Order: sequence, then structure tokens, then C-alpha cells
Amino acid sequence: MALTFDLKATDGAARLGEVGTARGVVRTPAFMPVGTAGTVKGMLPGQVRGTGADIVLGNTYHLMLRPGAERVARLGGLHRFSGWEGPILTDSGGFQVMSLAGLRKITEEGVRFASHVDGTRHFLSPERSMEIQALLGSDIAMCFDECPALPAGRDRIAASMEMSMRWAARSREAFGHPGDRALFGIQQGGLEEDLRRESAERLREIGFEGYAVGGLAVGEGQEAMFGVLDHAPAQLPANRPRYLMGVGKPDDVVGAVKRGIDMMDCVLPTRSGRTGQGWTARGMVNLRNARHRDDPRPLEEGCPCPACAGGYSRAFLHHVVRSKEMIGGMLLTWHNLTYYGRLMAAMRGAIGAGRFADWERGFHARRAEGDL
Ligand code: PRF
Ligand code: ZN
Repeated sequence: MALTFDLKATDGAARLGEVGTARGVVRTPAFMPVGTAGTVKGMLPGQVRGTGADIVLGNTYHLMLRPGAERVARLGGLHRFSGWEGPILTDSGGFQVMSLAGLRKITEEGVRFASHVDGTRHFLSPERSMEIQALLGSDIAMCFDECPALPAGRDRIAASMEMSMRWAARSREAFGHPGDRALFGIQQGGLEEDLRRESAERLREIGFEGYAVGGLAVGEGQEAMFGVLDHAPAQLPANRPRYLMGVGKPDDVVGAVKRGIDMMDCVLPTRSGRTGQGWTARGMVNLRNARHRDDPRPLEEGCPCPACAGGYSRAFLHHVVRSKEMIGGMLLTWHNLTYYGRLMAAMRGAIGAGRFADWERGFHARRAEGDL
């Protein structure tokens, strides 16, 4: 089996488990830092690992454009190329084409688009996306899908879901069943419970090593997203990992775990760190704010990251963020990934102890107090 899933405990819908890949174990619920271009911006692989991350994400779209999938393959694959030896999950490219590429044309065959880097023309299809993800050597590849922005009409969502399911079948066919790499299906269907169920059934018939909930966090808001997550995870096989794509803020992550999600990824802790936002148990702290100018305290008391335990004050972080010093983005990225890593570890502990509801009350209480 290219991928194992060991469900160790459940607490309500929340699940504690372990995903086994050819390159190591992923403790779930897991947060996956995003290394779009083969690097988690501003961090070395060992440092990312040190924040508690078991797996990182890479992107077909970015890597095919620059430096090119065939080049990465000639250089030994993405693990060798990037220095990250643990598991890598790659997204399939469709979602990024829709959000980043210039002129694009979608047909049943695939998507033609212009690169956001240099305007050159490219083509992605289920077959080419599977080929690229194989060239990169990713441990978990994603099906090539289409994800409409919300709000969208029901007809548009249904047609898009159905094409994504035909593309899922083509992805599975092209991917095959290599012994050391896994393929995840992606459920679509917008906010419509029946379309989500139909999508889940089509994916189960095809058969995947894991299942993603796609098409959320695309403008619908948290309440609507949680509404879908109240039923979508249960539509997917209980004995396989469930991955919620592109989520999210800490309270989104907690709400998703509570509803049965095992894996998540988001650029938030890394991207917002580079703009001066620090995420803590008491909410988001904007280090650009002048109130930190003379503050000798660490960003978060008790945090083991170099920004907090290394003796840096909020005043220093404010200064380096305002001065656009590289160390500012590096320290805040490090802190944010450390916060997310500790958040996931705390949830795993709570689920294992059967105390998730209690733990969740504490989580919301600390945030309600705010940054003092
Ligand atoms: N599909 C793919 N990647 C994604 C998404 C999706 O629906 C999302 C939705 N939030 C993020 N990344 N392939
Ligand atoms: Zn810290």
C-alpha cells in the first residue's frame, strides 16, 4: 500500500491518526506548511521540521513554470532539490491556474493558460498534471480538478463538479498504482449537500488513497464552510485520511478538526508572517502597530520559537518588520509555524485523551481575552 492510515482515537467527529508514507509518518490532525516553489519562504527544511511539521506542500503550477518539472527530475526530484527529506504533498495545478494565470481557456481536455511569470503559454490536463507530480516525486499527488469561486449558480457548480469527477477518473488512470506514491481525490460541489454526496460517491467508486474536501474557503465565509463540513467529511471513507484544502485561520483549523478533517494546508502562517502578523493563543498580533514600539515582552510568553524564546522583544520585531529587514519575516514565519505546530499537537493530545470539547472551550476563551 502506497499510503496507510491508522485511526488511533476519535472524540466526537474529531480523529487522531497516523498517515504512513514512503518517506515517513504524518501525525494527524496535521497542518502542512506551504512550500509553493519548493521552499517554505524564509525557512530551512530542518527549521520547518522543528516547528512540528511532518509534511510540506508543493505546487505543480509554480514548479512546472519555474524551474520546470523535467529539470527538477533531472536534479533528483523535489526532495533532493529542496533538501526536505520528509513527505511532500503536491497540489495539481488547476486551482492555482484559476487564481494566478493570465488568459486561460478551459475545455474537457484541460486548461490552456499564460504563465504569470513571463506570459508563455502552457497546457495542463489530468494526464500532464499526473506526469509532473511524478517527475517531482511527490509522496501524495492530488487529482486535477476545477474549483469555481463562490458564490456561483447551482448549474455552474454541478457542471464543474461533474467535469472534476471525469478528470478524477482520468487522473487515477494516468497515475496508476505506483507502490511508493499515493493519489488523493478531491470532492467538489460548492455548498450543495447533494452535489457533495454525489461527488463523494463518484470518488469512492474510482478509489483513492485519501480524499480531499475542495472548493471551500473560496469566499463563502466560515459559517457556510462549517455548514458543509457538518456533512462532507462523513460522506468520505472513514478509513482514509481527509484533507481540507487551503484552510485556514486558527479557528477555521480547529472547527475543521472538530468536524472530522485530518489534514490541512494554508499560506496564512507563512504569508502573513512576512507582512508582520504574529498568530498567538490570544489571536493575531500586528507587529507593525506602534503600540509595540517600546514593548520589551516577547511576542508570546512560553513559546519555544527563536522569536520568543530567543530573547527578541516585540519592540525589536516591530522595528525589523517596519524596516523591512529579512529577519522580520523569518522570525514571524518561524513563530507562526511554531504556533500552528503546537496548536495541532494540543488538538492531537486532546482527542487522544477524549477531552476535545473541554480543550476547545479553553481555545476560544483565550482568544476572547485578546492580546494583553
Ligand atoms: N482544489 C485544488 N486545490 C485547492 C483547492 C481546490 O478546491 C482549494 C480550495 N480552497 C485550495 N487549494 N486542487
Ligand atoms: Zn514564538
